Amino acid sequence: MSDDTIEGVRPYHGPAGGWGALKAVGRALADQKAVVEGGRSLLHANKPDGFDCPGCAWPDPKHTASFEFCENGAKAVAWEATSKRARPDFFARHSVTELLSWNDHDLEDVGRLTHPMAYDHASDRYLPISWADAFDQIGGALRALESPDQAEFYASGRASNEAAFLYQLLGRKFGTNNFPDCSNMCHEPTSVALPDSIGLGKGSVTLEDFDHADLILCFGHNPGTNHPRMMATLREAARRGAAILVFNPLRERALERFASPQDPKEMATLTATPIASHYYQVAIGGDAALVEGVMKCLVTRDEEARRSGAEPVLDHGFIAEHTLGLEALAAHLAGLEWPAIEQRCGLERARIEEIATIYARSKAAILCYGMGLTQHRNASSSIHQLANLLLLRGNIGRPGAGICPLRGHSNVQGDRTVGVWEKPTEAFLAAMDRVFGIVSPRRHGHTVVEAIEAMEQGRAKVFIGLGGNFAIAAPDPGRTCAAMRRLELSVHVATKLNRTHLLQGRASLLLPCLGRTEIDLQAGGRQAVTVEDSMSMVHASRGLNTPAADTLLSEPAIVAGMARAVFGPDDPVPWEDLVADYDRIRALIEAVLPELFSGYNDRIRVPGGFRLPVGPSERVWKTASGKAHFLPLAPAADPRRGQGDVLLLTTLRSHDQYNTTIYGNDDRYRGVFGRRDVVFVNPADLAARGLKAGDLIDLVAAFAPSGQRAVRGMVAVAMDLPRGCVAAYYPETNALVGLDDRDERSGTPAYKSAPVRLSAAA
Ligand SMILES: Nc1nc2c(c(=O)[nH]1)N[C@H]1C(S)=C(S)[C@@H](COP(=O)(O)OP(=O)(O)OC[C@H]3O[C@@H](n4cnc5c(=O)[nH]c(N)nc54)[C@H](O)[C@@H]3O)O[C@H]1N2
Ligand SMILES: Nc1nc2c(c(=O)[nH]1)N[C@H]1C(S)=C(S)[C@@H](COP(=O)(O)OP(=O)(O)OC[C@H]3O[C@@H](n4cnc5c(=O)[nH]c(N)nc54)[C@H](O)[C@@H]3O)O[C@H]1N2
Ligand SMILES: [Mo]
Repeated sequence: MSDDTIEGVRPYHGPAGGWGALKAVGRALADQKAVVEGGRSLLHANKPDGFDCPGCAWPDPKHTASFEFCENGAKAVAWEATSKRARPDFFARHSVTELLSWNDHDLEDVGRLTHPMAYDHASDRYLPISWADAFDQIGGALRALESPDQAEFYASGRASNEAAFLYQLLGRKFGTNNFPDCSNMCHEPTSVALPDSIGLGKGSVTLEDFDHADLILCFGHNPGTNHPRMMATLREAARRGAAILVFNPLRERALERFASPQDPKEMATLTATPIASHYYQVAIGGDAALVEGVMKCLVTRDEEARRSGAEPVLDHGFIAEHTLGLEALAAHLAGLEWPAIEQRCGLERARIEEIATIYARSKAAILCYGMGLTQHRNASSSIHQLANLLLLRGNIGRPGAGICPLRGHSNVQGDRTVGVWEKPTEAFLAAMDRVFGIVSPRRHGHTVVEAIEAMEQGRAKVFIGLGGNFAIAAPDPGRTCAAMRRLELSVHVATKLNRTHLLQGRASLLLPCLGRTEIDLQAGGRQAVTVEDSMSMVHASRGLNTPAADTLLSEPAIVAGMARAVFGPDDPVPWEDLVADYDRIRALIEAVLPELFSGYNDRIRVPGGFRLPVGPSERVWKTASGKAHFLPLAPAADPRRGQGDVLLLTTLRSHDQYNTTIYGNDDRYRGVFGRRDVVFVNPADLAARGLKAGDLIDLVAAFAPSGQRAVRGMVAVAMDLPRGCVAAYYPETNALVGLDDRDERSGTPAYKSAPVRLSAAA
């Protein structure tokens, strides 16, 4: 397919990785003028004596002796370790109204925030404020609320365990469970659905398991861009001869072939390692149907095998000892018709039978998945199907087997472990009450979408954001941005300027914090923080760079400052002492969660840290019955999706972005350079509308009243996608995602299957 005539669109024929990746790192460091500091920093990313890379939550290999190359980790570090600064004189030169006209890249590219700033309506500018005055203003605003539930405590998943624990202590002591967090937009279906299936909302595998798997199933994740260090693991597995099955509507280059920048031979000979042994271009939102099809094959073949005395296909010993619910699942599968399965997943029965054959032959299988599975209506129920598939052959809780959700932010899993959760367990709250002598609220708090609704309706008046870019990451910016403008006070703890900071209500504060790469010096000396990766490994992270400004405070110090201002000088929590030495915060985390964190301060001093207990890894199922559960698929919530001329839009990350942070405008592996205003479409879907590649098109949300939600003037780019599926970049296309279009169970927006109509640009 040729798009040669579209400016900036040209096919990329090479493998992922390779020289292109090395060149991109050089460019990122140069652009950010971060060569010296960033270059030194890179050598310490994910090393026992260094800091945890803010790029992703993939774990580190035990033998961290060699420098693990990661292009996008390098970009994340360079972006934070930049020598550019957004100082008060910058804010004096530019009004907030003017800054709102800047794009997301240019806003963050101003550089690191250096001073606490407060919005001034008269001049429409952010002006400097002292830390003490900022804290007083926050304390006053919170104390003035009629109900603690009028405050929203948002967290993005970069905060350390220490910052997150103090943050949830502040909110709970204040009296609310309103902790919307980025997990609500990300892996929440994992957090709510996996506990039903296996008793824990986290992955069950360790990195070592990948050395023993003979089959790896990759559903809806793009590791070449989003978890680049995982490519080393997949490459090793492929070279060993493990089968790697990929399920993705797009043909992602890194999942096809990868050249390791660490392999002198591949670099010198321009060769690459094939990754996927089999590539299945499942239709958007079709994964649960596909997995049901595979399970239907397995169950049928097992019945046949038993009748004929052949070796069974299912692991009956495991099923009998460890599970409940197979009969109901089997009955459900028996009732499914093949044409419906084929139609829903976009794959023919023969290919589904092929998957079943490969899976049935495997002795140890790992199933990995990302946002392609979690950001849909009915996503929680789809996650149950992934667990079902593994349980059928006893593929959880033994070497080389298990489930591997690929988490997003580098500490999003840890933040949840230490209490940033709008629906905390009674056991956690009781422990908080015991340790702190408080009465924590029992009412559930708001998810991200519920927080937006509360702001919209005037039920929420104060918003505090511990990192992130709340309004731009959320769906439907029209409604979300208007909701932010109704606030009495918004407080943004941040490293860099973004659009959320510019949405003014009555008052706004911008509070600059240290980044993970920086030295964190407190009264008790140089501090380390701790983080938990996707595989439940907790380890220390120590910054090495000189802070971007000597006016910055650490996140724990900012949270403590707010808490002191809210609770007053007589509050019994020794906030200042806790910040002086983070060991004291960790001792409190251990006191609240002894079964997870016993010996916390000693164990993080061992290089590599320690693994939290993971029941399913030991075949311990903390479900109501004490067994793992087979659960049938819940009926799809909205039958209108994908009907008639409605297409399903999936919103993606380019290779040059970190969520709402846009490093640059290239998406190398998908062949797009210097622009992001593209929509990837199957040429037949274009032709059916009298359109062709290169045409200017409009996308309109299919079921929004009066076509209000639209993204106009995009360029159509031909792509090998299943019919009825289109793809475009996030956050530019978030207007097409409805706030109420979400997974019922978890509240996660359906960012990966927005129903849209496509037409020539008006
Ligand atoms: N460099 C970089 N690293 C990151 C991030 C970043 O933005 N940049 N973000 C971080 C965060 S917070 C997260 S959550 C992770 C995200 O990491 P991923 O989960 O890899 O995120 P996405 O880019 O959203 O891509 C998901 C993949 O799902 C596919 N897909 C879309 N719809 C479907 C579907 O219906 N079914 C299937 N099977 N596949 C589908 C897409 O084609 C794409 O390949 O990465 C983290 N790491
Ligand atoms: N359409 C669509 N929307 C999506 C998604 C999608 O796939 N499609 N993905 C969703 C997902 S998975 C997620 S996780 C969310 C992400 O939502 P968020 O986590 O809210 O967004 P980020 O873009 O990661 O936040 C970037 C900002 O974080 C701040 N920051 C960076 N480092 C630090 C730090 O160390 N400390 C502090 N305090 N601040 C820091 C900077 O100011 C930066 O501007 O977006 C969601 N939105
Ligand atoms: Mo995420």
